[in-house]
Amino acid sequence: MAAKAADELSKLTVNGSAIKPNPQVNGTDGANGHLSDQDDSEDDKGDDTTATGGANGNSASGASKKKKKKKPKKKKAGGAKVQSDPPRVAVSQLFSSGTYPVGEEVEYKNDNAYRTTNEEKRHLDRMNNDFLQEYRQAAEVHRQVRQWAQTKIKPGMSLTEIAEGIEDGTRALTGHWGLEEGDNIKGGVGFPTGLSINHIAAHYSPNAGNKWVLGEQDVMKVDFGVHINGRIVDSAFTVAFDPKYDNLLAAVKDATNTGIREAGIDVRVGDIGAAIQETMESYEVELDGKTYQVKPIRNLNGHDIVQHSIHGGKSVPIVKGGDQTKMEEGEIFAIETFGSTGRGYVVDDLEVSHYALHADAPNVPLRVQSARSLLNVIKKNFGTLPFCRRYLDRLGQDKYLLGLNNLVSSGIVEAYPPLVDVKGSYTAQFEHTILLRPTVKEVVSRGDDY
Ligand SMILES: [Co+2]
Repeated sequence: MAAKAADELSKLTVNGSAIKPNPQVNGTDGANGHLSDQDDSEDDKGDDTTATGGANGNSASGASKKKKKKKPKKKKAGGAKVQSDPPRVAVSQLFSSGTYPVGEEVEYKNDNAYRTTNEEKRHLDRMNNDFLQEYRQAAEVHRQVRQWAQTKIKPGMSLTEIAEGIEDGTRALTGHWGLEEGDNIKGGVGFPTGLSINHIAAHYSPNAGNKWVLGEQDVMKVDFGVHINGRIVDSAFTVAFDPKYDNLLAAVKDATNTGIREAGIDVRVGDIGAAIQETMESYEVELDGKTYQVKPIRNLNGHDIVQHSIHGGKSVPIVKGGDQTKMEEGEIFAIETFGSTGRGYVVDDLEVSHYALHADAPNVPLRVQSARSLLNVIKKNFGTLPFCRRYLDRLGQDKYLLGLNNLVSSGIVEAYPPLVDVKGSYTAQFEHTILLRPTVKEVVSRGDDY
């Protein structure tokens, strides 16, 4: 999710070139070094076919689908189970030891280099084990769900179908379908799935009845969140099918990785923004005979994340500007960048789908009865986690718009409208969540894909 002037998630690309054959289940392996068997992971991977026996112990499925040689299967981390297609096996079953794959660990630099081996910092790090496992579990769900999404998203699919596929995958893999009161606060969907196309940069998600179908020439930002106990992984990628967009996607991916590289304890966020901008602007993209220097969208930013709240109050700019705020030990940041062929500036537009209860909502008397009852539903099911209209629909709420608008105008709920650059422009985004652990920086959402 994004915040204007500060914003959103990440994405990844799926155009022919960018897409990699990622091994399934833990795309992450590359990141942490275990399980690097690209080849044999094929058995669990692509077999898209469903059912994947692994889930229920029926190994016959391997034969039906794949047939070919297949070799020693094994290799799966944590046991024999494998993910199904669509993904419905909880990661807690795939990693029954309760130990989840570590993200990409990066040592701190310069004055902070001592942290990697410092005994006090290592002790602090160990004290955080529950927090780390919750974060890594959420990140593993994100990788597995997006791996499915990257394989399945094709022109001709509706945005509703894509959003529901991602959200149901997230619910199944976290083990939280979110239908009983309070369940979605324990785990599940961290915020609404953003499916923002072309000049729409962020915060677009279909509402009920939306008929939008993804096209061949579209550039779509896929920004979704997964949480376990309020530990939100915010990560996004961009999908395009025409290779003419390759440089746009490459610019943004490189810019996001630059931001991740520069981030660290005691680093000024303004310095990160300057580095991101320099990387982004070093790319050009040619579209239909016209060349564009890729521009960072200057009023969108990365942000810190706190438990159950997607925006903690700090921003990470993606242009230079001198913000002296420093990152600190123990903080969590979503590093996200947006590139554009348009103005590089977004404004609110289109129908709102995303909302969130304010953490410090004013206690004002609500005259509209439907607003009072809706507020109760929001508090019990989402707390301060962002939600969208479809999530109210699936809880059986209806005719809630008047009440919802009343909560927004009362300052209790915040609306996050779609953010758009100029019509006819194309925008892309990539995003990762990083943990500034006492000893190392962990890019917890890193995968083989982006
Ligand atoms: Co974000």
